[in-house]
Amino acid sequence: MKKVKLLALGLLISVSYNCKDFKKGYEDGKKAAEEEAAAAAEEMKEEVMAETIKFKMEAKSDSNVTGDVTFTQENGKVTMLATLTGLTPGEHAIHIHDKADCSSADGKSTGGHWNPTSTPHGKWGAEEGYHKGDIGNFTADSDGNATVPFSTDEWCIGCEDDTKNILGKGVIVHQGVDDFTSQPSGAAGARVSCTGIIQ
Ligand SMILES: [Cu+2]
Repeated sequence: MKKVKLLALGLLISVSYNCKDFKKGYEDGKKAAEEEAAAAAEEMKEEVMAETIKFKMEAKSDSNVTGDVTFTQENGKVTMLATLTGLTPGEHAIHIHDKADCSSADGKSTGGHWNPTSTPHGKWGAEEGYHKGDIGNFTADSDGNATVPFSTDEWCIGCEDDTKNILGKGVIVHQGVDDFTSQPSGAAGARVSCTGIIQ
């Protein structure tokens, strides 16, 4: 009788142990599946939720340079498209400056270049360094119109990373050309158009 009891006890322990094992395996599998589903949903959200913000460019320094600029964030990239009129034909510089404040007549209320990584001014992508606002130069046609496309994964719209977030900064178009060497501004001359990047 005692033997039978022992056997039963042994069986019970073995069953309950196996059961626990099975349950753990099941829970682990369930957790992994849930995590996978959440990651896929997050990825989908990022792809679907393209965010676009649009601003009117304001003429500065007695110029007639106006237009608009849009920033679209999609798949970890921000694409800028500026459409400008009233420029003098030829090359001009465009930068992101430190402040969204276009209140002054000369646009200098936007401060210097946006440079959250404290690097030297330069051409975008240069090994020696470049500001996060160093978009570069573009060419206006003989009618003074220009379309300026730019795209980078080094910006974001409203993310937590201050070295990437363009909100609260300003867009400045210059009368002159960025020489990519003069510090800290590229010696691009008067600020002829301005907008704040404010959501
Ligand atoms: Cu500038």
